[in-house]
Amino acid sequence: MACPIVHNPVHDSDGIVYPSACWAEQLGVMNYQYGYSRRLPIFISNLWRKHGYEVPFPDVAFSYGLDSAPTLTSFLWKNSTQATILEYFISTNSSLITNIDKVYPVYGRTVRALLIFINFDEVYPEYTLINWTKKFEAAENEKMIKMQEVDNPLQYDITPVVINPPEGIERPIPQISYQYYYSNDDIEKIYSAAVNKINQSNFQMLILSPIFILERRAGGYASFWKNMSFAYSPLAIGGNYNFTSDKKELLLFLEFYGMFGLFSHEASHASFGLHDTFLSYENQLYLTFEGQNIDPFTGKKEGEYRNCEFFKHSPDYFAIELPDDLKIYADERPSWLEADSSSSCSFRLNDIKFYLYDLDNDNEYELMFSGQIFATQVRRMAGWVDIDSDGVAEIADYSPYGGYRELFS
Ligand SMILES: [Ca+2]
Ligand SMILES: [Ca+2]
Ligand SMILES: [Ca+2]
Repeated sequence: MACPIVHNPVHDSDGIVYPSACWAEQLGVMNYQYGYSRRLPIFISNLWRKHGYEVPFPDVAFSYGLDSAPTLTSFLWKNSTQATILEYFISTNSSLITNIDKVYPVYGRTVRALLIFINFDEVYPEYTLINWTKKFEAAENEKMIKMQEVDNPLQYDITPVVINPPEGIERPIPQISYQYYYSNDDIEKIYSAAVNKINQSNFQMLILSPIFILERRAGGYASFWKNMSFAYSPLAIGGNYNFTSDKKELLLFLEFYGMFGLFSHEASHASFGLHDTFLSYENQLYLTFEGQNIDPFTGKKEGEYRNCEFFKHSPDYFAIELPDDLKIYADERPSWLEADSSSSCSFRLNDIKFYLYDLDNDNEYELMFSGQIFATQVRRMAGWVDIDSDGVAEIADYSPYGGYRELFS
């Protein structure tokens, strides 16, 4: 590709939109303005009208998928649990609308989530799993607050519980794909065992995290179970972890971090109904170190990699303090900690690449946590920012999208 994957659209005098200034110039367009042209929202408004809605200021996002064709997508949140989604497929010049109904509102409340660790292999002490969950929960909630321009953003209240595998529940072995699916009956058994242990129910979200040692990594997915949103986020310890104790401790922390990142990603699917699209990863691509030689505004490659200072202002990264028994000091890095050549803050352990940075300047490294979904346009899709320019995020707007109405109802 001639230009990096950065989405900061510009348009030319004919109203043609390009993903970034870099792309416009690459295609010979030298006169352009930032943002979408008026043609695009008008085009989308016309499509909405075809499907029975008058939408003066529609949301518009360009996306192309990990799992979808190039599309212009327009989310219309009717209230905090129901949205209608218009998709325009560029290659076939066709459009369709879908309705989604969420289990819990996408803002204005704290979602009670039950996180069940199933100990197939006793890798972590129980108190470690509980403590680390609380550590990452705080970072996830901080991320959610930053994403949502509303007074009462969606938050997660996660109750972790550790159980042994109930009778009849097999160790997950992803045979064909890297995912593993539990049956509804299996989930029932696991859920019952957990609820019996803590004597609490009334959760809106269920997260299953089997802990097991596996040769390769395992993926997660989002779904529904009974009246709960459901995330499968395994803590699959990959490869050889037969190291010295400090190294092993860090590796286990990183594996936990991986599990939580997966949860964060799957929870986003479960909460806002978004697909895996290019845009979900947009900001992450240029704000991670790999993108540091790219100007996020123009989308052009620059000569030199910048340093790790971007962590100080990145909206995508959050600092997680390393556990007390795993402090790593910036001025005396242990010899077993393998630096990665790409930057002074990149490291490698096994096949895991991660970032350590002393964000608060106390000479102790923090692990930089990325919530995986943060892009500006994803926030638009979720209705968490103002689209019709009245200063109120659409999800909380009394008259959203410029006062939309249904035409034929
Ligand atoms: Ca520090
Ligand atoms: Ca608004
Ligand atoms: Ca409005």
